[in-house]
Amino acid sequence: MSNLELAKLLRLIGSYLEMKNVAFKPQAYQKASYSIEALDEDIGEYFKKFGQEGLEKLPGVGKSIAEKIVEYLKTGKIKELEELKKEVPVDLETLTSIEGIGPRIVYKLYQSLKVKNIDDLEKACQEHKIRNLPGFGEKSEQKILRSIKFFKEGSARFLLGHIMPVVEELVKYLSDSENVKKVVPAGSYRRRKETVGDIDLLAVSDKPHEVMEHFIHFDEVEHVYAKGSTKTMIRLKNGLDIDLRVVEEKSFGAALSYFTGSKEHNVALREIAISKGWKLNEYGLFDGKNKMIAGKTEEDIYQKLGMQYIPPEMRENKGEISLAQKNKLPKLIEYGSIRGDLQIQTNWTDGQNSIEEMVKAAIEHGLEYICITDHTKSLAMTGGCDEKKLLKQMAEIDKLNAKYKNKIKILKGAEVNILKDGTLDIKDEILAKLDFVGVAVHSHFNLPRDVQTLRIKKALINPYVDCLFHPTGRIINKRPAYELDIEEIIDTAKKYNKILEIDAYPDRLDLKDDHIRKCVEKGVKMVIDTDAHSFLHYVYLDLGVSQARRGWATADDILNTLSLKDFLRALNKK
Ligand code: DGT
Ligand code: CA
Ligand code: CA
Ligand code: ZN
Repeated sequence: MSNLELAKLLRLIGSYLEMKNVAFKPQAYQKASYSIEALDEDIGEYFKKFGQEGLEKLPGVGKSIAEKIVEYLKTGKIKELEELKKEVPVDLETLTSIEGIGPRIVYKLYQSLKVKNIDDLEKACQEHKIRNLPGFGEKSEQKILRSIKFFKEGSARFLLGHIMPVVEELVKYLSDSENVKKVVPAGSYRRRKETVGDIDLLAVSDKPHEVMEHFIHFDEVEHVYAKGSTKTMIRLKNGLDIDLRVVEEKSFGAALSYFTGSKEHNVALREIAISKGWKLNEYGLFDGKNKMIAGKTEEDIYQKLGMQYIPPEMRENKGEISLAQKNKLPKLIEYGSIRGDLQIQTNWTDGQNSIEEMVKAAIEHGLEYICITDHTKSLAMTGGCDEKKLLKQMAEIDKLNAKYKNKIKILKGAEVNILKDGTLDIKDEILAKLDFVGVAVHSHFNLPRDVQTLRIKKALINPYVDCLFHPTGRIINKRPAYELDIEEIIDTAKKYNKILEIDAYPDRLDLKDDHIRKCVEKGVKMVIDTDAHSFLHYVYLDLGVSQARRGWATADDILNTLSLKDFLRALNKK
């Protein structure tokens, strides 16, 4: 996948230029990097067909960036980047993934303390060298140390939304082989956990040797740990470990059940088998030593054990087994059932695309309605909308609604900033004109728990507010949720008939599964949004659905499974 590799290099050049305080260019590289990622064919193939001229047609790619791409395709390198790296030899990519550390700070730290990587940075903090630098203090030193700790704990696990494309590609690569009868990912990936440690693939084949040989020749394989005919373990170039097991058809269901887990769910199933005098393992469900009762499919196994089939997203041994025994599992919300995306940023603020581009992509994605929710004014770095700009945007949306009348409905909205005291940065009389108002915290993350809770409650109960966006503010592997009494927020949503969001952006997934389950129990309605900053991001809707399924939500719990008419009716009832 040279596309992803190239996108990364362009992003890196952008960061280096930002480090050197070059104007505008960093954003151009960022944009070009997005375009390369978005391209649905291999960049090398694309270049062969359309040449440099074709490259220059990609959004964000001008002549000089196009030349760099050509250089990369021909030599595998970009000289400018090599030179930048030589000049400031730091692990820029990793350092800037630490919360609060940008390219400019990396440069400062390198110049004054020769910090090159995370370990250097951690050491400098521990030796109290950071606090004496101009612009830093004891507090910021401690904050960096906390972020490093958080990063190190989290970074061994991969974000589900980030690794899905390569896993899907690998599964397709394997199933394209004539020797593979079927291949399915099991493990935490199949349970759709927000992060995964490694990928556990299962295949059925009469020719396991050939399958394993094919497997280790997948383009993205970087290292082969061990190759056998029943199990082979490899590492991909992106660092992700993958185990492939080849099993017999008659045991496929048992193996799938076993390797899907979770371990806790498996243990509980096995105990039920034992209580019936049977034995359950990865080869099947057995009576006595050799009599196989089930094993070919998971459905058979669950049925023989006396319960409903349990969807993988629920298999955490958190009460699903006793419900399944009583035939009372909820009917989970289905993939592809979201009809409108209600959190979308455009190039009116920090999004990549125009409103119209977002509209067209939404139509292509099969959505019936979307809501434009650009940031508001106190988020100045995004060019947040003030009242005047919002009114102007509303007029623009009216025009687009006329143009796309029978194809989609564009709702007017905003992602309104919650100020420190819980008031909003947009006047009520303007909020009243919007179809859908979301509020969100983007500053003052470190208030004491009761103050933070009160602040958010105050914003949420504003009569013009419909929804709280990304309610806990966490960024997975980067920043923990702010201190917050989420139960109290859920109760407030219930009392005032407000909506809580499941933000489906891969590193947010906020609300998370346990919170969703609390909302379901209390009857608080939710919506699933992508928080799109690019037309590419609509694909994340199903990631939100995964999260909702892990929280046991049904379609009834998620308001944007409704048609536009019913959705608006539900909003107006509030
Ligand atoms: P991960 O990879 O950390 O995101 O989580 P999983 O759930 O994919 O765990 P992994 O890869 O260690 O193992 C895959 C599945 O294999 C796991 O979900 C259940 C099963 N498994 C692994 N170890 C054991 C075990 O000691 N006992 C039982 N019953 N099942 C196990
Ligand atoms: Ca795994
Ligand atoms: Ca594993
Ligand atoms: Zn934004």
